[in-house]
Amino acid sequence: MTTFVDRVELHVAAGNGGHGCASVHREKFKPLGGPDGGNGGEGGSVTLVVDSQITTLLEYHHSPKRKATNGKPGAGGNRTGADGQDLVLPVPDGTVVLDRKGNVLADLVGHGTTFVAAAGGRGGLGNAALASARRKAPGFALLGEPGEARDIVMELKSVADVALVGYPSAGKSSLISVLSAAKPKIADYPFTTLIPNLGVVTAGSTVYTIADVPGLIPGASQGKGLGLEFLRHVERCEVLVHVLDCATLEPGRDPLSDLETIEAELAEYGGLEDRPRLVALNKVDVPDGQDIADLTRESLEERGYRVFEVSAASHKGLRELSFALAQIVGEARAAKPVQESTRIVLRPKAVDDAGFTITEEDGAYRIRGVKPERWVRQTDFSNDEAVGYLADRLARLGVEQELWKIGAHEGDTVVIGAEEDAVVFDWEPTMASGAEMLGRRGEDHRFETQRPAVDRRRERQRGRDAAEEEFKAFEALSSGRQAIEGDDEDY
Ligand SMILES: Nc1nc2c(ncn2[C@@H]2O[C@H](COP(=O)(O)OP(=O)(O)OP(=O)(O)O)[C@@H](O)[C@H]2O)c(=O)[nH]1
Ligand SMILES: [Mg+2]
Repeated sequence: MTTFVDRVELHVAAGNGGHGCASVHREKFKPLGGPDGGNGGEGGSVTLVVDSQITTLLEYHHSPKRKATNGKPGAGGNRTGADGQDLVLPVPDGTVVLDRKGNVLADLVGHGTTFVAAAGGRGGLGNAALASARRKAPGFALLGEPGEARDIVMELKSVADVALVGYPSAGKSSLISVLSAAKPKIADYPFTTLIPNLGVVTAGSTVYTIADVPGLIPGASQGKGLGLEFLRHVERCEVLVHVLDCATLEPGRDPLSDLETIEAELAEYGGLEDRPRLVALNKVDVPDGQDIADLTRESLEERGYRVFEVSAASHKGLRELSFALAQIVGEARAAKPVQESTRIVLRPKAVDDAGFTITEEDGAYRIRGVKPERWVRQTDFSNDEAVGYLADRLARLGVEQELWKIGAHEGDTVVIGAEEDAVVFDWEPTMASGAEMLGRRGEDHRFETQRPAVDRRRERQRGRDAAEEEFKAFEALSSGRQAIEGDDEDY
């Protein structure tokens, strides 16, 4: 028998984005031909895709760490780095993806359903792409972002329309073997079935699937027998069938009390209350079995159950049972909208996608926001110009203005990002010193031709005006917070 694995923990890591390149075009007689550093390639993502050919999570049990490849860095001559390869992991139909805490991230039903478990990091922009009218020769490039990495738990919940539940040896697997073409293991000792069996039943024009689960015994909810763990395979079913053994010789057992026991265990598991239930009184081929069935039928019907007397051995009553199930399944399907296979992309919830929040904690100011956090990841902190560019971006978003407003002072500690991967700064406001605006970042004086002194004086005045303007723009920003210069805001 092949090993069946229906729960695995998996560590998935997407590829990092390639770094952007800072390069200056060189040519004979034209030593500084402008920035030509290319962008880094995108990191590959890790994607789960439902493949109906696959029935177990076994493969992931053996190698629980999966990583997609990194994007390549950009290069001079405007060459973009190659993208990393996506890693596609095939999973069985009915795989549920959870995080470590048990929150459901995705429920993958239907061939082709796709889930991006870890998104690849974006490539960093090269200095060619960072050049603008204001920043003619950026001497820096953006770093590629790290790919997402997370631990996920995958659980398999079989996607059967009908689930058979009952005591060990009640004949659940036997019924599957005669209702469908499936050939599960059948034997006269309890707990023959250790993993759910699945069969396909054709009744008239309806085709549906039927599954059994390992037998339940009193105390299953406390872990007795095989416990209730396998009941997750019946969670998706449309209808439950109680398979009651009419020929058991065990003292203290009869179909009615068996039913009560199983119901109590199902209630303990929870979440199955709304599923319609049928009763199959099995083994009526045995003489005593038929008598017991006759004795029990009325009480069961009084409790509202539809009762079918069946025998997996003599095939009695199977047709009626299978058509009754087909009808319920058919009705349930008609009531449900058609499920298209879907593509699910998991993105961490943004605090406020458009902006940022600042909170004061232990004398420090913590800044959270999708953009500021991404910008920090893209910054090469060994390059002053890159750090300056980050400061400009933050200021443009209104972070600086907001810090002023809530009373931050020069030298205060500013933290950007969440606890684990925060970057800590001593705040040096760029706006306090208007003078800094004179020597604009991203301008390389070697590019400028010599100009008369009077020109340079004018230039300085323009610089001061620009600083003034920028200051006013901040004011406007804080009220409307629209971007004044949207060249790379969204990157
Ligand atoms: N006479 C008779 N025996 C049956 C019938 N159905 C099942 N059996 C016998 O009952 C025993 C148990 O059958 P299984 O189908 O393995 O029972 P199960 O409910 O799947 O049991 P577990 O997998 O242990 O939970 C086997 O020896 C079967 O041959 C029936 O209709 N009539
Ligand atoms: Mg069985």
